[in-house]
Amino acid sequence: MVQERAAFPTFSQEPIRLIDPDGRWVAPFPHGLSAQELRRFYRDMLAARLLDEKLVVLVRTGKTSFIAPHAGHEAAQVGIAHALQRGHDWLFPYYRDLGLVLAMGVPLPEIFGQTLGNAADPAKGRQMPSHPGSRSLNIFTVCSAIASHIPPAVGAAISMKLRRTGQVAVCTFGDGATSEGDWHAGVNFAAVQRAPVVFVCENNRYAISVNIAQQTASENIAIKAKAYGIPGYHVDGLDVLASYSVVRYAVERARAGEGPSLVELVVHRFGPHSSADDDTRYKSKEELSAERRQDPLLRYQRFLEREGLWDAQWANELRLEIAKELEAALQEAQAAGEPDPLQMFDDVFAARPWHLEEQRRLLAEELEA
Ligand SMILES: Cc1ncc(C[n+]2csc(CCOP(=O)(O)OP(=O)(O)O)c2C)c(N)n1
Repeated sequence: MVQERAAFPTFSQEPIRLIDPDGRWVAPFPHGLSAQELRRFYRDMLAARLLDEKLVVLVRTGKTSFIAPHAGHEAAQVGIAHALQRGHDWLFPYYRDLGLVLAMGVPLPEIFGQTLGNAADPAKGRQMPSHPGSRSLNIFTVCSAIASHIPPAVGAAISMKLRRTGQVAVCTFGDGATSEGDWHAGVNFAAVQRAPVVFVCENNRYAISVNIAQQTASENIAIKAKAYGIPGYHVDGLDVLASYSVVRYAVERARAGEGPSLVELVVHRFGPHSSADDDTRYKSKEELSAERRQDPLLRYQRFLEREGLWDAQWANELRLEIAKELEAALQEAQAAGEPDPLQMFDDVFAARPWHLEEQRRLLAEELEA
């Protein structure tokens, strides 16, 4: 493991970086990870990228109605996934986190089922696409209202503290979310309560078309932690090992009873905000191509090459293996068919109230006819 409990600098102006753009390890300590662990990060990043490409095809062929591309966020998301104790800690993600939930272990057929909104979806087709959750993996279902999941994450963390469960809540969001009232209320309360929660911002510098400079006057996102009396870490989110190490440090710090922190992972969003957006309307060609040149997968590939852990044949085989897994999972999800419309009345009330019983009966009659 990278540095068990090394302190990372708070409020640094330069983002914390362990691997430079040429793939050189630049930290003054060894990474301490096994070849298997290092390759696992690469596999998860590649799977996240290929999933993103597949989702684009699904929306373009009319199989789903909405996606929020995560290409460019892979290093950050895979770093976060490996930093928490999967199935023990809780994750409160947002809609751009499909690479993160995949790396957390949500089965691909479930992810596709959710995307298609069909019978393979654990939410029974009642959620917006790109809004997954997992009861078995302690993943809170994504809510579209920006920053609305911050107070619930804090509440969950306070409960973990009171019950001494040794769990941590990790809550992710974009840079735009940090301008919402819910965000400030949640972070403040977490800090006062010393709740075991880690706030992780995937800062891609845009809230749809709004550039970060038009959205906040703060010099970066991490600095916002200062006002609440908690540490803020400014991190290069295109560096998977920096993302992993700093989030893991913050998680273990929270678990040890030292309270919350804010980690800012600076990333790029390679695609549009969502399938309902055209990013070429507000990003110049130069900006888009400069971002693409800083591909987090390529940087990590360079690092692995230096470690003697990457070659083209291995990577091609891996790509084929993942592509096959994706296709098989998609087929499996598609085969599940449409969800039963009557399920829309399930799971909301322990005992269904009379007016919903009535509506359910009317719908059942209509379906019969
Ligand atoms: C409370 C609320 N206001 C507005 C929206 C519309 N909306 C959806 S995504 C988004 C931008 C969020 O940007 P950011 O938090 O930076 O995350 P990103 O999408 O860039 O990853 C907005 C304004 C919403 N979903 N909820």
